[in-house]
Amino acid sequence: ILKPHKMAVSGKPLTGPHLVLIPSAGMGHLTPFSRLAASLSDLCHVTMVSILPTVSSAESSHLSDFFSSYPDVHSFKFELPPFDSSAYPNADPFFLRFEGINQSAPDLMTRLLTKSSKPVSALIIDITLSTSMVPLAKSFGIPCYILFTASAAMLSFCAYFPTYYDSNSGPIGDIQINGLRMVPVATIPQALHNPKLIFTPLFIQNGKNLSKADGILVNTCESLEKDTLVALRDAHVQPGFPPVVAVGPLLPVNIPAISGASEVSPWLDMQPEKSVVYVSFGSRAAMPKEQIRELGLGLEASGCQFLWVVKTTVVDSHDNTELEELLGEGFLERVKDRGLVVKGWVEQEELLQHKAVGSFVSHCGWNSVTEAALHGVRMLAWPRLGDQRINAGISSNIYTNYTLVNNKNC
Ligand code: UDP
Ligand code: G50
Repeated sequence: ILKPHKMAVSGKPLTGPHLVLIPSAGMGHLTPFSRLAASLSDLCHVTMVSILPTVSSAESSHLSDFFSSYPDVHSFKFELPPFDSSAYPNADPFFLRFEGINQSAPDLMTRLLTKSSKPVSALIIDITLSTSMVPLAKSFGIPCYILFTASAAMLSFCAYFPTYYDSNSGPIGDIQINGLRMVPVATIPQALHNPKLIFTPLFIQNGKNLSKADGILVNTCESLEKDTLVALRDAHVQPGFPPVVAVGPLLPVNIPAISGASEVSPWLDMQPEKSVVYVSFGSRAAMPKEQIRELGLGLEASGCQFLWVVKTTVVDSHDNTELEELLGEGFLERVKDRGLVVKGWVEQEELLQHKAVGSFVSHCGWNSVTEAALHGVRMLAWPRLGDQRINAGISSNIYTNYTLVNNKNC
């Protein structure tokens, strides 16, 4: 049912079912939800919930740009009550937000049901909210689907991990997913080794609730992850698994550029075709300063043209280090003829389509993997945190399966 979408035309009649999409925090979760909302809005009445205030400024800019470009997607704002995080010192702000939304889910649900412009036909929620939202939706008799924003491989891990965890008393080791792959211990998201972290019990409960959802949409496609999709559908991984629909790669939305590093496009325009290595580690993966310097030296020694997006903090608005100080004296001057280093938001979708970009050194956030696949850009995987190592294992299928099926030339 997902087809390429055009810019929305306002004033469309409110026909068909009313789908309410509830994204979670972080651009990696919000971006695929916006894409799905835009696609579905050509077919039925769609509302997307904005949970405010957002954690990052990138989310806030994205939401306002998205709703003004897609007036057919109805906006439902929910102000999240303050969440007491004193029991979780130094916790990742995005994990705190996942917990905060789950705790306020009953309030969000009541408001949706009483204040929506049209009765709610079904919910499409983020995996991070399934602990609270799946049972709530059931209690109100509303069908509830999950849009899984990472790979089907990660979905299989989420579905199997609770079974492993409940039957294993020692430290976490290699995990053999029923009917599927072996996940080596080094690939398992680091957070899951520590049951005291706010994220770990949530991850386990989210995984248990997968089979209680009415269906799962995954931002992947058969040519990328056929074996995993088959194993999930045949309920090898978790008994009683609901229908799994591959809806990806979700297509980019058409919105005016978010204000960002404006020197990037003019610089790329001057570079030879397929000459530039684009280096980025996503919207929330901060890199330690020493590693940033090492990476800089590596890029310099490589002799390649490069466009490098540097991030030093998890939340974008906290980042106020100067590039010169970060990279070491003289670095920018030494590489100025062939390297551009920027801090802050870049329009990755546009960059990956630029004729000068030949390859992508990526952290393997799943959106980045699907965007590289869509535009036929080679990737060098440097997974760091969370689900990235599991996703990275699938990124090689882009060249073996996806590009052949889709006639991409990379
Ligand atoms: N992104 C972007 N510009 C940036 C950083 C990220 O456009 O400077 C987009 C990227 O194209 C992707 C999303 O933000 O759509 C990040 O999601 P991903 O799953 O790749 O990684 P995460 O940021 O969640 O680690
Ligand atoms: C960070 C992390 C570990 C981890 C993830 C992180 C994800 C994201 C997707 O972002 O896997 C996801 C979130 C919650 C969930 C399932 C999948 O229940 O440190 O796994």
